Amino acid sequence: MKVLDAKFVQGFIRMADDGFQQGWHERNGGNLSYRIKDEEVDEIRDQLSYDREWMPIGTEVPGLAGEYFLVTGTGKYFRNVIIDPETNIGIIEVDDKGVNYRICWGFTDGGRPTSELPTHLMNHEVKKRQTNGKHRVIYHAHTTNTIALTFVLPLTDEVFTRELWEMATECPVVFPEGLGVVGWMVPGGREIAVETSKLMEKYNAVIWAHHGMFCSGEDFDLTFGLMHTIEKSAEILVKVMSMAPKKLQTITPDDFRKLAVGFKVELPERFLYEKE
Ligand code: 2HA
Ligand code: ZN
Repeated sequence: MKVLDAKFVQGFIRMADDGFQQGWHERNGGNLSYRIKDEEVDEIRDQLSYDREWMPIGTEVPGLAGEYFLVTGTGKYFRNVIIDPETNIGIIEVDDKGVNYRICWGFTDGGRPTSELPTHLMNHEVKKRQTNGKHRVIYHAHTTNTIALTFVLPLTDEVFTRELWEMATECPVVFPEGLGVVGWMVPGGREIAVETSKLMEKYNAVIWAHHGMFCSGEDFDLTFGLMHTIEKSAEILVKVMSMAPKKLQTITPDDFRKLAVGFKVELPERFLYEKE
């Protein structure tokens, strides 16, 4: 089968375009990766090439040895993925130690994988272990309203989770475990990858202050849906804060406890603190 005809490749391209349409991918902002299933690799194996050199990942991910990923390219624009996928995205293979990768398909103009490859792969390693292989998608976007909030809210998991939960009743059902926040760091390297992947042990979404967000999920729908839900909630919060300094009414800690029972989700009490 041609790589571009494979269902997972089509789903990946659609998700990249959906993200661009949302306004989350100015210029070369954001990146996306998918851990390809063995049977999906088999479908396209005759289209892959194995003659390119091994390159350092920039960190170690032994839990991903031998895995294949479809990833967006460094410096590439999400806006262009749909019109020219073979140049803007590519398939990589991780070596048997989890320290190098090689390009097996795509990046036809000599491109390379996303500058955030260390964070993507360290998140994949955590999620593969923690979800018994279920999670396959890691998505980074420059979500406008979420970024705006990182200038005015304390940068704690507790505050961000609680404030975003309050803005839409479905939020605690969509991300009952809450979400994590990383203070400002230099992007693109191992250090921010380590901090992000530590939080991915607990959460499926991590906000990077003054930068954007990372989400993890089983498939394209769930991962895009998680990003979309959180960013919509952030948009409501920005509007509420712009209209009035203080909410007149909101969803209370006891309301959340009732919701938890009704929807059979566990909401950690540390997010249900009393406010002044
Ligand atoms: O330019 O989003 O974080 C890609 C990025 C870096
Ligand atoms: Zn970014």
